[in-house]
Amino acid sequence: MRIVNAAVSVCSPGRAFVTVRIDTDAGISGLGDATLNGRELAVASYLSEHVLPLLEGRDPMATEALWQYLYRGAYWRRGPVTMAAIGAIDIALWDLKAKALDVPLYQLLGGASREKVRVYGHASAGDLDTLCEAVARYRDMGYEAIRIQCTPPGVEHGYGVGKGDLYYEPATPGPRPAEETWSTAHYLDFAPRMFAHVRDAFGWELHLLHDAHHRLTPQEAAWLGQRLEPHRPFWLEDVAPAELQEGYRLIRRHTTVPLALGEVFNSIYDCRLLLTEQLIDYIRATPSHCGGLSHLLKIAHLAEVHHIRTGCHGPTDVSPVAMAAMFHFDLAIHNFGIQEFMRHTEATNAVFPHAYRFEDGFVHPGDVAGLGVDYDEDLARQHPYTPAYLPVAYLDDGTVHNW
Ligand code: CS2
Ligand code: MG
Repeated sequence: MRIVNAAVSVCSPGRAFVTVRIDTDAGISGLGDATLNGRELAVASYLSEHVLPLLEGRDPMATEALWQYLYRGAYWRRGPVTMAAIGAIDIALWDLKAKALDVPLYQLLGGASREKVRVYGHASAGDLDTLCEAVARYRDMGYEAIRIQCTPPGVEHGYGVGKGDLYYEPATPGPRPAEETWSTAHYLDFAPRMFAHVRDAFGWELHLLHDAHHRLTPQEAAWLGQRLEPHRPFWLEDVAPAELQEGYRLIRRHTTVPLALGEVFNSIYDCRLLLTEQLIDYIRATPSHCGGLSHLLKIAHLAEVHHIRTGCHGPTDVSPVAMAAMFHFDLAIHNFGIQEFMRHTEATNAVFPHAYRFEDGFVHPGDVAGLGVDYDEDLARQHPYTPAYLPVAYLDDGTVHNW
């Protein structure tokens, strides 16, 4: 079997997605997701100008050799654009390989290590009572694990707070990013009260997660971790930026709260120290941003040796193609922890019909050969690309902060 064609397309059924399709002379095709929120066209052009033309005539079953060819062959290593591009090709090749062998992809990643994949949902609101209503809604849908986000009083914009009941979309269409203001002092005062309020209302029946979205320093994160311990969060996510991996030593010394990190990581080198020194508990790297399944498997195996579990990033800005890749991966690897599952809109699901199914707080990837996802290209063409940006955050004196 040989690759005869590889193409990339960008569409916006509610939000933007970058999709790769690889075709073979055997008539089998594979799909990959190259979406990089707010930077979609950079990856699409990296692919169409520099990567896709190299694939024609190659053996699509040689996933590892092709990965190394694209990674080492570029000379310029790593980075979000390169690794999203390689990730999309890698996911498409695994899809193709599983279709060629007529098995669901999880069978090639070790087979099923569990019956189903535990996912967490997103409850968010502008005040605590509405937050509890959202938590109850997710609980009633069967979720056992729920992320709680609430805009702190005194803060103009809270991150992670959805615009509708079930859907969360942080990027806004337009030529420039939205501008938001942030106050760490108000947030630190509020976050422990938010946990206490939700624990009072729901007791211990639910796993509660929370995302600090890179807004704190390690010292502030340590302070927060200590105050959240009595409420036993499932995890505290992205408490501080992690370019300085050593910074997590300080957080770790001061709190036992479980730490999750890595949704913006694009290679194993972003987390080598975090894993080998056991500075985190959950690694959030995701296949479409981190070099695909071939690379993510290496991260997961290094994590397993260090008692760290996975919790892949699964927001709306990852298409159903990469979501399916995660569900197969989650079902197969031993050190799976939990999977983020932000619901896509109906418009997105119509463009990417898929076999994975949510039931009572768990997802199964389905038993269709390959990833179990299709791409309706005619429908996709009816949703042309709409540029959108993630917001930029400022402190109240005008200093740029981390969004
Ligand atoms: C968030 C994301 O899912 C998460 O935990 O941090 O929604 C994140 O804001 C977006 O993926 C950014 O593109
Ligand atoms: Mg996050």
